Amino acid sequence: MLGLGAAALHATVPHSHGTAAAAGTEHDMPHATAAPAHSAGHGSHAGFRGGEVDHAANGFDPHVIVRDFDWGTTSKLPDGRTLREWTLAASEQEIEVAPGVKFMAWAYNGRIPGPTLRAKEGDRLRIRFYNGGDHPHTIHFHGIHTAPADGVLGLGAGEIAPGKSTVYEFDALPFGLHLYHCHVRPLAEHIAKGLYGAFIIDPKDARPDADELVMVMNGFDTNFDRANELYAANTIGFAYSERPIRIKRNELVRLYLVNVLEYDLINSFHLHGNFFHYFPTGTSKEPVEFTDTVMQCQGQRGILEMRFPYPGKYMFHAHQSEFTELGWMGFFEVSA
Ligand SMILES: [Cu+2]
Repeated sequence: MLGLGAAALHATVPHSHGTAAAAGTEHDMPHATAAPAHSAGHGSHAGFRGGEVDHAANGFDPHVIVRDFDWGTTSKLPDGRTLREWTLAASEQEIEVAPGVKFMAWAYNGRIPGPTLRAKEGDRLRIRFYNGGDHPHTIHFHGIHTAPADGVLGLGAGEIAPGKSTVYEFDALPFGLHLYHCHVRPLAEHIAKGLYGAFIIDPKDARPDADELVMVMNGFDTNFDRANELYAANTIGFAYSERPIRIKRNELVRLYLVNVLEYDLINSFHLHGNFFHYFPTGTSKEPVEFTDTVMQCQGQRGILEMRFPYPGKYMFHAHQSEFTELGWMGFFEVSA
């Protein structure tokens, strides 16, 4: 299985041996079975060789995820506040992370990343969690909440055994861009298998209308060597290269960018042909930077706002070239 995966990966992933060699021990690329070095120049790296991922079989599509925000089911509490409720279930399922490359993933609600949960500052949030997997899991939310709602071992319901469930309940604070993920040890494995998602709390005084996008930067360790063989935003490498994200010229675009990547210390987002305002963690409505590249360590996140003055195709990608070549790149296609 492991050998087959490595061989398949080698056949389908465009890469240069120079890059892999330079990465050395940090990225133990599966080159033990490597064929002689490919000639230089793999074209535009527009996609993996050997076809497309079957999004329908996976049960989710990065082109849907990028604009999919889950506001939950709402009702009014006696004090007049809004109660938002969701049900999240963990499951184990095989997904195709690159054409022909299957990965035994763990997912919340059958998708990676899990649903982008969205609330307004001060709402009451109630998340029912059911563990449909074969290992203990939790949901640990970033935000301000009581200890029992933290989703870690020894607090509240602690780790949730297979077949069991619990409820996490807390207030939506502070406004900003957060995340949630499983917090069961070995933590890196529980996260890298796919148990994470974005969590947005809108300020009471809402941000201006915009075309809103969410990208969760992630990767996959397909040969279990605690290094990633594939990189992406929203799981499927090159998905936004094969089909660019359509944007209207001059319209305000707001991108919620989260980094959950395991096994690599830093991830980044670089935009071609344009600059953006950056709001780290989204906890202020004043940007701190006007730039075209931002770095995020694991767990870091931030909001990017931009407008495209010119029509055409504009690339975005990790500025770590290796990540780009292994899937983490795409295009915005700006209408005339
Ligand atoms: Cu877990």
